[in-house]
Amino acid sequence: MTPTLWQHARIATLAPGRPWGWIDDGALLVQGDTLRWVGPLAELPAGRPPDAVHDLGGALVTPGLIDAHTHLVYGGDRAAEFELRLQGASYEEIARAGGGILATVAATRAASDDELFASAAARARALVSEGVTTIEIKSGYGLSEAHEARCLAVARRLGRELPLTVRTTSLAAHALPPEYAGRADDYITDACSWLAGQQAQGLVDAVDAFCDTIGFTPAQTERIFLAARHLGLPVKLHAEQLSDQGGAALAARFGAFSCDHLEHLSSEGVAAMRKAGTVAMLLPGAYYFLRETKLPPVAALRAAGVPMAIASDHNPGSSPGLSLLLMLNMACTLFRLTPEEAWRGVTVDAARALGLADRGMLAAGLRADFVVWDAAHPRDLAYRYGHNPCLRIIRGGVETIRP
Ligand code: DI6
Ligand code: FE
Repeated sequence: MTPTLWQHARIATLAPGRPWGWIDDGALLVQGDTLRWVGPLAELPAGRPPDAVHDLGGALVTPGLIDAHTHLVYGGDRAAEFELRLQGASYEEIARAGGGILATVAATRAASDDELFASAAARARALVSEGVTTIEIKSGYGLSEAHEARCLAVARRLGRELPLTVRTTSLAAHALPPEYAGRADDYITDACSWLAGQQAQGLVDAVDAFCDTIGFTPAQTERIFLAARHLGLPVKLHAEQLSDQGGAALAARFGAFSCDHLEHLSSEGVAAMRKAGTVAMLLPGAYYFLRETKLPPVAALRAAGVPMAIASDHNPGSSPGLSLLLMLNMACTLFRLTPEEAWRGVTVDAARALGLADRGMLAAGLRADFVVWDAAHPRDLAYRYGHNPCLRIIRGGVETIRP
């Protein structure tokens, strides 16, 4: 197979060694779905002439974006709950009154597979249109064996039918379904037993839980993690979002890929994550939409060298947005990340949070997932918001049609 050359690009490879992994007048040589060579055009190795040459005229090229935490598959919406919150009800109050996540569970159970697919596909296309090439999708709105499997199957179908790599996460321990009211431990017993079937059907890449006062206790979370470990499945955790439960330290003990949210993370939690190499998944959209006031400990995470990923956390209750570019801006304005940290958060560190070693940067041997932007520098994309300068998307070496 002869390679394809993409040349005259300003490239932010995000590879280590220099800020942004920057290359001024760069080129990418692509063979099949893989990058064969990335560097300054003047240093392009001599060899077989490429069978196609694309001149990018000095446009910016970055790795494909990775949205490593979403709840994309669900029925209905929660606009009415938004209005209730504007009138003063809190997210926790609504959840304790049987609304919140459980309202979405009812709407999800009532939707057909095709309805779930159609609504999730429309949302996925919005993310793709901004250069997202890899996405993680959690279950967690089915909360029964059959409905959880159905939502994971819809996520897998999105990966087959859209120009996206989809990684799936089982989040049965998201909320207690009404039929188990007062029997959370029984629910966890059953949720643990569903994992083997999900794995046998190829539906699950990782396991997550919501460890919080309106979610599950650390002891219940640990039971889910033990079941995942027994099957060799990696774990991650919604940890320290609304309160400090010591969830991050627990997840770190299980070698979690990531701990997510982390507004209430303690210094012990930071130290445990550093030791385990766990990624801090920061979710500025949920922080913004729930009008949180407690910031995640970004300075402590940075000082400890804990990698920080950024994701949309798209879900109907706490983060209904569909723009990873907006999350770049919010990570900077709300959490005080530098634009380069925010970019690493949706590329290199997002890949790490999914355990994917083949993407997140532009370098020889990695996947040819990259985006061409009408911008001079990636910091411009963190600076502007409500603006999508995506020109072209190349995924696995193939140009995809921008939705
Ligand atoms: N924390 C969140 O922010 C989402 N899930 C979770 O555990 C919210 C999900 C929802 O409100 O539907
Ligand atoms: Fe989430």
